[in-house]
Amino acid sequence: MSLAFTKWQGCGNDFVLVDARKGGIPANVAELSRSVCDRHYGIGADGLIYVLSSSAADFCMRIFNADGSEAEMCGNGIRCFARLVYDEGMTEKESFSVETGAGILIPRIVKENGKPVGVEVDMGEPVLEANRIPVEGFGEERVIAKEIEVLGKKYQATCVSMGNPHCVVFVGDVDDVEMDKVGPAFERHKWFPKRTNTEFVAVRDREHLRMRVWERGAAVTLACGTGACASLTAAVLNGRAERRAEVELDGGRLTIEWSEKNNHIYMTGPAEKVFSGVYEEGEQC
Ligand code: ZDR
Repeated sequence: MSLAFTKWQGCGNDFVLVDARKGGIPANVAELSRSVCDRHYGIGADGLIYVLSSSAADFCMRIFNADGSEAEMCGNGIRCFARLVYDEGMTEKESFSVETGAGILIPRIVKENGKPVGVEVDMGEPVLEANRIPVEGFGEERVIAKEIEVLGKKYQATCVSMGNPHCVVFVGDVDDVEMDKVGPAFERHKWFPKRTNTEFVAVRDREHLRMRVWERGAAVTLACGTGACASLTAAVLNGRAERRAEVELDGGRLTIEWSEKNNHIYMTGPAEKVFSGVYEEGEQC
């Protein structure tokens, strides 16, 4: 089977995008995502994203992680998705609706001198009740600076869902965190029945955060859009940042704002097409 795709990245978080408005999602999608995302035997990506049609919105987006699991949402991915559907002429609108596992979200193409340079996304409201994130053991309470023990060490965790679960931990220096060791232990900690993405965040000042991420189902990545939104939310809840701040990731910068007016989070950042091609399914050794 041949699969036409385009490869995109947003702050170095990279995705294979497939237009499946006609064919839909294949039955072997978990296996396909693992092989497509493989950096040696496949195209190489952090996730596989499908463009689908929707009865409730202009488009529907579904994302599968590199391990084959499905994520409810993807912040960097939706910017890539928005550029793809706009650049390829699937819509003429500069702002449109996309159905996701986090509800219907609204990206808007940001232009400079008439050319698209990035995307702003209305990411909706952050979810803070533990049972809705989900985090076990706190009922409907918020989980703000609560002690969690991971691999024998105690951390203060603040948990937020942006459609997908996040655990935010403030640290002095993100480079001191042994991501490969503690990341998987957070991901599968008993607090998190659906596993979790984990962000380690150092506050540079009230308008600048530095963040590194361990992504559920994908390991360390260069950036995480929903993670940046969760980090700003957590920083505000802990009194550490203003409601608008720049988040510096390993692969680039995102501007995140938590609007006082409507409680929505707005994420602005780049999305770039890298190449397009045809993937030959089942021909790898
Ligand atoms: C973190 C992410 N790359 C983004 O930019 O929001 C989303 C990918 C999905 C994530 N690995 C999850 O929730 O399982």
